Amino acid sequence: MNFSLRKDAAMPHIILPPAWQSDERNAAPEYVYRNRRAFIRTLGLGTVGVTALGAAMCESEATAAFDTPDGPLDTIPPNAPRDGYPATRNAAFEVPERATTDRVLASSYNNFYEFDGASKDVWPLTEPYEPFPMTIDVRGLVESRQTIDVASLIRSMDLEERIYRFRCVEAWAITVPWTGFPLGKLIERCKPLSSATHVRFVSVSRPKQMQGIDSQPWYPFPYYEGLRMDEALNELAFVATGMYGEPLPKQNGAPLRLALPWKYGYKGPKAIVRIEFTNRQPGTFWNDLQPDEYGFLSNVNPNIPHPRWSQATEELVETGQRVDTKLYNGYGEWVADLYPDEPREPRGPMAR
Ligand SMILES: Nc1nc2c(c(=O)[nH]1)N[C@H]1C(S)=C(S)[C@@H](COP(=O)(O)O)O[C@H]1N2
Ligand SMILES: [Mo]
Repeated sequence: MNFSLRKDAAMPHIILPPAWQSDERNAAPEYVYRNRRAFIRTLGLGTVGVTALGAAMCESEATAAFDTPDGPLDTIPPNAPRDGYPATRNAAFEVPERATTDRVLASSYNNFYEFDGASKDVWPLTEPYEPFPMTIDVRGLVESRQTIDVASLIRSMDLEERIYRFRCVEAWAITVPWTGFPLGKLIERCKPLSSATHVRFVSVSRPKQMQGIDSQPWYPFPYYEGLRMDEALNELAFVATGMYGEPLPKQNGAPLRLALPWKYGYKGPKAIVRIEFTNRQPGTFWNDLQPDEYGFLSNVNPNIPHPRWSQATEELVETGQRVDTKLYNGYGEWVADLYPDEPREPRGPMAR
């Protein structure tokens, strides 16, 4: 494994803001392009009166339609549990100052490196991925090992809706209505021993269903993340099983993923298949790859710049508006006490 190759390959997290801004500007035309396929299907492929150029386009797009989902919302697994949707909104978690992000945008501008690490246009690649059935292995410092069936788990929980701000380390932000349940409820079910200080999460790795796993050998899949126990048990820590009142589309992390709104997006692993309790800080995917750029805590903090870009502001993906980054992404009321040492004033880059 070659370090400079790895650096290039990690582009989206490595990339400088001007470059990702131009990526983002391309996202809308790309979506419009793909959407045209569905439009053509609605018209019917036999429509008369198309020009030769138009006919050629119809043919190539119709062919493409056989091996990609029709649209970013057509990737919701048909066998996902649907009881309890749409769930009642928890009024304690709303984002009155920001518009909820357009649903199609939140499902067509994604980071899911198991499919592709170089593009946000992940959803067309998810066709082979079957999120259900899936199980979670519970291991490490627990009363007893167990394997939890994810569909049964989802059916057994009281689902609620929470609107959270979402902030990627790359400095883009969206606002998402998640459906799910508190992570604390899942941890309770795992029965960790009192000696557990940390919890580690591992994402699914299915090379035959996720094309980016074998094609990007410089990434150490499966994706893995970790939290301190006090973070995992914080009221804000949420297991998302759905969004916008329906089960999660594949590209958003079906069958379930974490939503930790005070941390950068990469702290929230998608498609979790293993939960392990430990008595020391576990390694994490990005911290192991680039320890000088991605810390273990990775809290949203405008005072701690990324070594290659400022985190003082962020871009709302939908409008392109540039706004000030909030300390703990605006969730200090819940989590500031967990981090007495974290800077409240601007300082230099850090890795922790
Ligand atoms: N398994 C896995 N989980 C992941 C990622 C990933 O590549 N693989 N990307 C992370 C990053 S960097 C972000 S910003 C969010 C993106 O979530 P979204 O695509 O639903 O907005 O997922 C996080 N969880
Ligand atoms: Mo991210």
